[in-house]
Amino acid sequence: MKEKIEIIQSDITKQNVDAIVNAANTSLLGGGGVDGAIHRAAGSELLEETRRLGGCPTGEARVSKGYRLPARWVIHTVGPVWRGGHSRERELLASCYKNSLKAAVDIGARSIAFPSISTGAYGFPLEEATQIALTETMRFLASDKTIEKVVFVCFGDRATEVYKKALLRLA
Ligand code: AR6
Repeated sequence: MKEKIEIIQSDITKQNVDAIVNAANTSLLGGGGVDGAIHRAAGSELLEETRRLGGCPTGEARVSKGYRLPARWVIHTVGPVWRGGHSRERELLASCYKNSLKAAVDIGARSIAFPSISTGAYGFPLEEATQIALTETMRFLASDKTIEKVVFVCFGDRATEVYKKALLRLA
């Protein structure tokens, strides 16, 4: 399974994969960070569609088209806001990865790119978030045959280093 995982330092809006994941908020109406970048790159039709989706609870995922993005689909998921670690943050972040991968299988995507959900504006500690991202993905890939490639797109040197080290440590 590990061979299906790739870690790169890049901008997720440039990824040539079937689906990219957006770290959205519950309104699905756009925002800053990776969400803002995805909406800008996809164009205004994305907002027209996400407006019709009617929001998304934390930990769940919703699918839209990718419009002007190279990716055909955008899977919008809502990470937890870090509140110190006693508000089910870990469980909710794990659900984001699990539900996004499930959504990818449902739409027939074979390749998917993730940003580091919740580690920007939502303040989730990067090391722990990385561990959850990789563990959940490996668990999913162990019982799935359709996803061929999962790319973790890191924004900046620190995230790239943390992800690469964490992947090396995985059995
Ligand atoms: N490509 C890949 N990663 C990126 C990009 C990019 N173009 N831009 C930022 N990142 P954040 P969150 C990284 O804040 O913490 C929004 O306003 C960034 O360095 O985008 O889940 C939403 O609307 C960080 O590591 O998402 C929500 O309100 C990671 O993406 C809220 O922020 C996530 O940072 C969600 O907060």
